[in-house]
Amino acid sequence: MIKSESKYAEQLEQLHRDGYVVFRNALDPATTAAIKSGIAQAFEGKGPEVMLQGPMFERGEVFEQLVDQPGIIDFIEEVLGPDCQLSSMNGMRTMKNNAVSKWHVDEALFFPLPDDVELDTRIQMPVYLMNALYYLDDITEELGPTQVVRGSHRAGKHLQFTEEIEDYKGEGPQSILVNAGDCLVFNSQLWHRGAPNLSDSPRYVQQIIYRKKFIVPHMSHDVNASYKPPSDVVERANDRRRRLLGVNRQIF
Ligand SMILES: O=C(O)CCC(=O)C(=O)O
Repeated sequence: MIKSESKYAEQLEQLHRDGYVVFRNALDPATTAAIKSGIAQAFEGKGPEVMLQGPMFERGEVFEQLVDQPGIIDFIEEVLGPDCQLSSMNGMRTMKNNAVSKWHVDEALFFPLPDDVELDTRIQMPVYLMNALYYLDDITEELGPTQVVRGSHRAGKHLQFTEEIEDYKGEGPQSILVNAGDCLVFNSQLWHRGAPNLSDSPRYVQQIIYRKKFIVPHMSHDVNASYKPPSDVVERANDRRRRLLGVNRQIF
């Protein structure tokens, strides 16, 4: 792996080696509670099968601030570059027996490898998309943790979109058991899923996907290319947040 002098050197090494990093206490308890209640509101009147609502920065300043959440955005910019932008910002709610439970990588497999070929360990793969999941509940096996296969972002393998998965280099699924306010940041190429929620309580998670600037945004799953953030959100935003929202004065 390429050595870094950054204050995030340890996390960068972990991201490139394992495909993910957990940031503990990324949100304080008041922000965690406000985000959870804002997501719950966004799902009011929606059936239990609905799992995503967004873009959440349209739903108040507490969500706008999360776009450039200190500590998390600094790390994301280290990986994706200082001109990176938001791709999507969905609130998630999973009800009993529901979840994004099929193993997948986000959006597309960027670098497929033939079955009998492995990446040389000296090669550090570029990262194009990163997912940040903010947990708003203490996550237990019953509530349905995010599960990942460590190191699998380097596998280059098409997944069959199933609920069972083979090991990768001796690593099987691992549940990310974290607390409310923690944030999991991962390379979009990591094999992951949300395990089904077996409890009677809804599970709320705030998902934010960031992209390298040259990748097309995915602000909402239906309107991406024509989407413009609301003008009051843009007016309130600092320069960094504006750029993350795709509002750039300087093109070159
Ligand atoms: O619900 C989860 O924990 C995982 C969500 C997921 O698969 C994703 O954000 O791509």
